[in-house]
Amino acid sequence: MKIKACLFDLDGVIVDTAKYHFIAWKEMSAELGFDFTEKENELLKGVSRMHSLDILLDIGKLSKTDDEKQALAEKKNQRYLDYVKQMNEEEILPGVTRFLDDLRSNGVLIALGSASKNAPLILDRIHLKEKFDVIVDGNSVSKAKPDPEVFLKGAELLDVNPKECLVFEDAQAGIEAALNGGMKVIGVGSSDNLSLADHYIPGFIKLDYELLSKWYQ
Ligand code: B16
Ligand code: MG
Repeated sequence: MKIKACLFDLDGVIVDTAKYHFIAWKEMSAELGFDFTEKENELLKGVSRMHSLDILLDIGKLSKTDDEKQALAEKKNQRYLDYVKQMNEEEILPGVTRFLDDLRSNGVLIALGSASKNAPLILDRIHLKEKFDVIVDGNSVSKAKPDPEVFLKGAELLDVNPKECLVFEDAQAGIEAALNGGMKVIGVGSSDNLSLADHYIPGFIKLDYELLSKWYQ
């Protein structure tokens, strides 16, 4: 089936903000008195801020009240924002801008589908906002990936049937969200957890509309 719209995850697909999330969570775990490894950080990819905190507290075997959790999540986010505020277009992952332009010139609609509440700020910092026809992020959805809400909302706003949508995702939860929404999905990046995707790409350097058209006829 021909692809009419492409929906992009943000962290791990457009930019590598996972490294900043990791630093901020690691600082927090150190303050709380336990270690948090890069491998454990994989569990947080594509997962909402509060759910990420729950996973972190589980790793540290700590329990906190709801008010304490709100304060911790806010503190982590402030640390994360210190890094985000320093981002610029050099942090766009290789091949992304060219691929977005290639899609647009071939009439494919483009949406962002991210769990992040900071997505608008990040797109501002990297000057990429105008490349997206629609932006759906953690501010506009109530159900986290693997629920398909974020991608279905994107398809609805673009007025495209989910079957004609292709999602680019770096995280297991996001790939499941795309499949749960009845969409096609390409796994991006180096994670081992992309096996459910239709295709896998290490990044966008070698991908163009012509190759997509061969994969999805
Ligand atoms: P924020 P994505 C996700 O972005 C990240 O992968 C995940 O690690 C993070 O916890 C989540 O956004 C929420 O981010 O704290 O900025 O709202 O991969 O869905 O673009
Ligand atoms: Mg991601």
